[in-house]
Amino acid sequence: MLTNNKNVLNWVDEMVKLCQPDQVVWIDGSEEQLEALRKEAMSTGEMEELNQEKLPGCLLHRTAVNDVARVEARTFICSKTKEEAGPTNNWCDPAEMHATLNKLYEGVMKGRTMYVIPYSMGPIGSPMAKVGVEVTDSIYVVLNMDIMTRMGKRAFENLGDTSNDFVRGLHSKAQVDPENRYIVQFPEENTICSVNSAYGGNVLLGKKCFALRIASYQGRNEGWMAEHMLILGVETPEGETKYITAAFPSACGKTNLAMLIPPKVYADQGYKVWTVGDDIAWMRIGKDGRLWAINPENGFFGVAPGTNEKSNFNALQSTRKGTIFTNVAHNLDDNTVWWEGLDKNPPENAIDWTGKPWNGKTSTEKGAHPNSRFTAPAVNCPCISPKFNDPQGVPVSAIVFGGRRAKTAPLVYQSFDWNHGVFVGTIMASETTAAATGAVGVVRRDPMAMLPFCGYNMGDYWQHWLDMGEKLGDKAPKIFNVNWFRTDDEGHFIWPGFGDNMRVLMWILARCEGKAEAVETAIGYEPKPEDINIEGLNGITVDTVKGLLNVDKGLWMEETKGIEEFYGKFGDRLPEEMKKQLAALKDRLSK
Ligand code: OXD
Ligand code: MN
Repeated sequence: MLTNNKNVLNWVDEMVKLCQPDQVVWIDGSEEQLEALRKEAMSTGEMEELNQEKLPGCLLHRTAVNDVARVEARTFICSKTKEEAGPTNNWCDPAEMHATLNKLYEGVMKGRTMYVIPYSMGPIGSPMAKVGVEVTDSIYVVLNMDIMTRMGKRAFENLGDTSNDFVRGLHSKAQVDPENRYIVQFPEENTICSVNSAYGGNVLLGKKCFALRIASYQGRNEGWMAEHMLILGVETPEGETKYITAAFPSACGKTNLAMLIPPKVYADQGYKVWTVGDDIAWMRIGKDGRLWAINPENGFFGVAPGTNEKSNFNALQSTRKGTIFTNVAHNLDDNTVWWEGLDKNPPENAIDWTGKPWNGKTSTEKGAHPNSRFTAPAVNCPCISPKFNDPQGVPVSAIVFGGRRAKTAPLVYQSFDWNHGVFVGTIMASETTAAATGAVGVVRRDPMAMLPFCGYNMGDYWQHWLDMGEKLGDKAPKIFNVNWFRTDDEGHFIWPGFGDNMRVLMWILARCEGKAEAVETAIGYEPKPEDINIEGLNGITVDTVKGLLNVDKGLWMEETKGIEEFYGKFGDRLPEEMKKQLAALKDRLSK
């Protein structure tokens, strides 16, 4: 046992009585203990050791074929009332859900070991950090939590002997039965239950379940924010760094933006970009009245396909040691890994993500699952911010929202003020791509990229944003919206994206410092086309930028119908202010 905290000890006792494991192992975080677990996982085939010269410390894991992604349909927010969970979450009465789950958990760990994992979300000792304890019957979970969080005895340093402020997480892979798979948050009980899955997003309970769903609820009650946002810093040649947080729905390049490499025009001048986080930001008002952000995570759980030297050199570098690969192709020639989009040289002698022999040169099937992942330590990242472990976090200058829109949203615009910025966040939407199943080009509304991650009524969440703005006053970060995905008439992307997105970030930062002008449009402030630096860009002229900034009022009027319909779901939980903002937008569009 690693703690004297009675609340932790009592809860673990209860979990032991329920799950009835053969033995209980407390994870202290020592290298010795981890090494023994790696060996055990390799001996059972749960993990495979990769080429230790090319990929030192790296392991491969394959999940069941029915267990490859987060399962939103089986994810629940079990607050006391349905109203509190709101119209965008699945809800069930907490007592009823506990009864269902307890049947699944009863005796589920017979013949297995229960691992008790203490972990900290946020740097140990940070006033913004929070403690979690996850019990699990999966070594894969222990080894991933070691990368993704600050795990082990040190996590209890923040808790003390009497505090009850820790998030309880119970996970059992059980029989990995998709029919009985549940990912359940009980916000009022500080508790998460996950069963019948062994896939990262469903079982690494510190990530989406705690750091977003539970934490968003805690943040509302305690006056801070848990957001689905990357955090990056832009350092000027003079050595001053400004920080931006940004929220995008999945498949919009969040990890790529977080780790971008400045284009030559900026690199030559001495600009640098630093990654603080690629997925989650916890933000509080600091003593100076500004908004400060930490990344509660300690690693990256990134999508492998499409990651390559060009698209994201820094992410690829991050995966070269101490990384766990899940559901990628296994190259048997040199015992390394491969995925679609890594390079143009797929292995001929390989095992695909389902565990079958696979020839990348001749097969029509994919070698890696489209949602295959790497779990990589943040310290590996060549551009990891020197502030990554800073207990105070970093001050936020700008908040950026974005999505994938072929025609409506312009390359960039700034909100008129904080409340309008909140509105811009609530109307976020993204068009589905061919990469996912279902129709292509369908608009999915995803406010603040939090649709699957908000742990309470989203109407109240928007009100919380408004309240935070009121507290921040004139110290509030400026709010922007970007869209890298406008297409021409043939459907080709117009903007080059990737590192060149920095050109847009530079206008954003200049606006925050009052150093750039703007043009007022019906939807917000836009740059003058000539104020986006296009030096060194092939085929992009000031006219192209002008086109990218064009606001089609007809399309936007159409858009307001979708917003209105979506808002309708929230009834009287929709803040009045949002109704006013929508009316004001319509008014400006009709002029
Ligand atoms: C993720 C997600 O895995 O947003 O980060 O789905
Ligand atoms: Mn995410």
